[in-house]
Amino acid sequence: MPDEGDQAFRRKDTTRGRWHEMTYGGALSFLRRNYSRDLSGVDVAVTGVPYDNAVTFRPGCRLGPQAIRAASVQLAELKAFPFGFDPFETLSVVDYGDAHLDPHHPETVIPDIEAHADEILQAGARMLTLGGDHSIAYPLLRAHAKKYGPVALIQFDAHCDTWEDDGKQYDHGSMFLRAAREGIIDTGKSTQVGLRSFNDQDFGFEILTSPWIHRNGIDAAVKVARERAGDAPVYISFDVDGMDPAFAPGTGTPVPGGLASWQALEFIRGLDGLNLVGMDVVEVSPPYDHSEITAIAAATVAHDWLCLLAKAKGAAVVETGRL
Ligand SMILES: [Mn+2]
Repeated sequence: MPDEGDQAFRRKDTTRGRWHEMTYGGALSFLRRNYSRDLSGVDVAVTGVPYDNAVTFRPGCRLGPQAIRAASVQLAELKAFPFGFDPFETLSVVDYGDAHLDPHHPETVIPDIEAHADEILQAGARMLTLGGDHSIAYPLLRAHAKKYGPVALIQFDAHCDTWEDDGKQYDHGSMFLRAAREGIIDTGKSTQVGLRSFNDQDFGFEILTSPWIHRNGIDAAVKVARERAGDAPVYISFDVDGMDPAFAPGTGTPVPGGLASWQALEFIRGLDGLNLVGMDVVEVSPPYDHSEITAIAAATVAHDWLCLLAKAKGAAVVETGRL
C-alpha cells in the first residue's frame, strides 16, 4: 500500500512496462511544491483523494485533485494576497500525492483514506486534502480526532450533510451526523456556513445559512464561528457548493443563492489565529466547470488557509493599500 500510486514519480525499478494505478489520480503538484513522501520537518502535506462513488447526483469530483492542482499554479508566482508574504519562506509544504484507493471495492475506501491520513498526521505534518466527494471528510475526521481529540468543524456547504442513513451506506450527505454521533466532532463548537437545504434537526451545530450571511454580513458570521470554536482544534471542511453556482459551477449538487467567492475567502481569512489543524476542499467536478472558475476558487481558499498557518508560524504580513 505505501508504495502504490503515483508511479510516474515513485516507481524506481524500471523505465519500461505499464503499471496498474488510478490513471485519473496522481500528482501534478499543488502550488508547484515538491512531490515528496518524506515528511521530516514538513509542516503541511497536500494530498488528493480522487474518489466520487458517494455522490448523490452529478459525478466527476474524482477529477477534482488534478483540477485544483492545475488551477493552483497561477497562485505560485507572486507574493500571497492580501498577506504580502511568500508563505513557503516560513511554512514547509510538500505535495504528498494522492491516496491510493480501490474504488471497485468500496468497503476498503474509508479505511484506506483513514490509513492514508494516519500516515501523514502521525508523521507530524498537517493535512490539506483535495477531494473527492464530501464523504471523504469522514475518515479524515476520524484520523484528525485520533491525533487532536474531538474537533470544532467549520463546514462550508449548501447542504447540512447530517441526514440520517441506514448506518451502512456511505454517501456524501450523512457523514457529519455519523461523525457527530461518534464524538469525533464537537458539534457544540462547530458551525455550518452557507447552508440552503433543510433538515428537521441541527444536531447541535450552529447553522449560518446563506440568506442569514447575505443579510448580516461576513464579519457577523465569522464572529459566530470564532466564538464557538474558541481554542479548540479547528478542522475546516470546504465543500465548494457552499458557494453560489455562479462562483462554483463545477460541482455535483449546485444550489442557487450561495456565497460569492469573495465571501468565502473573507470568511477563511477571518479565521486567523484559531487553532487550525486541518482542511479539506471537496466536490470540485471539472466536467461541469467553466474556465476553471471552481478549481481556481478551490485552490485559492486552500492557499489562503496555508497563509494563515504561515502567519501563525511567524510570517510577517505586509500591508499596502486599504485592506
Ligand atoms: Mn457537502
